[in-house]
Amino acid sequence: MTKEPDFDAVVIGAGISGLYQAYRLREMGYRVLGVEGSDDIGGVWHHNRYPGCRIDSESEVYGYFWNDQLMQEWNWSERFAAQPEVLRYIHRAAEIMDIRKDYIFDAKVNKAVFDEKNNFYTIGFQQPYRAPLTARFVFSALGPLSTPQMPNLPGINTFKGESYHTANWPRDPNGFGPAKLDFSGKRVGVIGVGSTGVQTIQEMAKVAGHLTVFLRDPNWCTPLGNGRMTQERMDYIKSNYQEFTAKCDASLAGFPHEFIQKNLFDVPKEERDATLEELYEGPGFSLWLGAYQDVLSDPDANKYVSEFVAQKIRERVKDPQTAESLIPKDHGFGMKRVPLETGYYEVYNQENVSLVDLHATSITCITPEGIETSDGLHELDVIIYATGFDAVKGSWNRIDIRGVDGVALKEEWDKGLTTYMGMQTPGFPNFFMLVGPQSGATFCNIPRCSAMAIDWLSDMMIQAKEAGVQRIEPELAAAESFTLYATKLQGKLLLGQTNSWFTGVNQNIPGRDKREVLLFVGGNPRFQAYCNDVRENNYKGYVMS
Ligand code: NA7
Repeated sequence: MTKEPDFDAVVIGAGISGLYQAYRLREMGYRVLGVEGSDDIGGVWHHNRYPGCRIDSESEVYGYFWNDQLMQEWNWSERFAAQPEVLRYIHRAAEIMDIRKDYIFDAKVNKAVFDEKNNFYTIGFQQPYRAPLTARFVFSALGPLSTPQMPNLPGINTFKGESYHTANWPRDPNGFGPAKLDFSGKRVGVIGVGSTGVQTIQEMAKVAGHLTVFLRDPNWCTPLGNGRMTQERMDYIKSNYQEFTAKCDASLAGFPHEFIQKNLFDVPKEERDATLEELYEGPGFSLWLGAYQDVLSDPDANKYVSEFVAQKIRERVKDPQTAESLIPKDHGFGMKRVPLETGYYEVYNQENVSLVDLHATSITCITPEGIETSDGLHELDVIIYATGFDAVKGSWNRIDIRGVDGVALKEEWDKGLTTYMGMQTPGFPNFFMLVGPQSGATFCNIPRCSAMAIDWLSDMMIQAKEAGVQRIEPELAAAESFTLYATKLQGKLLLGQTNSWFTGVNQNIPGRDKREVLLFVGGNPRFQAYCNDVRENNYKGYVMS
């Protein structure tokens, strides 16, 4: 006799992906429960409330394209919306989906164990008062960038002042944004200059008595191009949503930018320089995802654009030594995530801002008074850690996920990551990942690309329901073949040759010094084609029973 599970499906996570997946399952007639570790919906937008936090995607393409009501009623106030507005948008979307009632909060999953006899998972929670529950299918929408990572520095707990990790920022209890903290006149130190650090630094420079930026490897930053969203533009967007959707869907990463279908050196110098100028000033990822088609793959073309951006940095930063410190030496333009900025480089011209180049003097420890580097102590009132995440695999690794024969997912992944379209790993039946490692949504505008993956999975779940399927698992050979495909595609881009969260290298995590294929960088159209081919061939590569 087999047992029936408590739920047909559990969705872990109430971020943008989890909410939509839970909604789709409910609408398909699945008995679904959403479980969220935090006290509210919003995922990363609920937690990352640091000053300056905003999207680097054009506002109109960061959302639920599938929800016509929302797309028609919502008015963005900025071309690139700030965190409180994005969070309000998610709250409104949840209201339209009426999805809160299907969730429990303060329910942090710490265990998911497959029961082979019954074909379901037993799910355990960190909160001791929460009893374990069972579900046939698990949809883990944990987020690829949701497990904050602190640096591994001695004395980190001894600091007497205030300290914050950007992804755990105190919240305004009565609103959607950050708590009203007063940094005016204070000595603030920021560690980290990824997209988060850059946004934080720009804001802190406006208020801090003195801001010290502790910089290890600089990044190639380009202007965001933000501004007010006019009603006229908003009206135009609303009447032409399909055009925007089509443009995003045809692009590499789900943004309204397309590569120029020419190689850089095939274009006369004058013309190419004028184009680069225009793209540099263009909105969002214009230069990263909209330049000549070979810039991210051909070392010489890449070097040309890198030198172009380096020159911009030299023009914008007055002190030549500071400018040189801010020019990346370890990687070319676009090989790591390009932070977008608004007056970031000019911050270093301010009297109240100084830069500590950690290649010249490294951090030795945190003391009660501040940050000590090899050339002395930097006394601080506030330390802000903009040090990123245990990216992509991190949130899955923190749950004890057990598949067939009690095998642990983390141990399998430590041996070598193998997934089928980033949605499942062989040996873990009925356990699905949304924006999991190697998923097409990892190197993509997440709301758009995760919705496409959710729609695809939902098609499969409709069929599974009709056929009374209780167990869905990819074949090892199919998963190996997909991972090989993702590996080959990564090999074609220069970003595969660089250490960053894209390739899974993290100096703050012991053992994470080898590059992996964590993302699917082949582009959204290729990923969709792969998934559609699987679906149209009767879900080839899957065993369903
Ligand atoms: P990132 O992009 O991982 O950046 C983290 C930054 O923190 C980066 O500059 C790191 O330098 C720096 N860091 C980390 N540890 C240290 C130590 N120990 N000492 C000095 N500097 C350190 O995280 P973000 O939060 O900015 O962005 C992550 C993604 O979220 C982003 O790409 C968007 O997609 C949203 P390093 O480069 O390792 O030298």
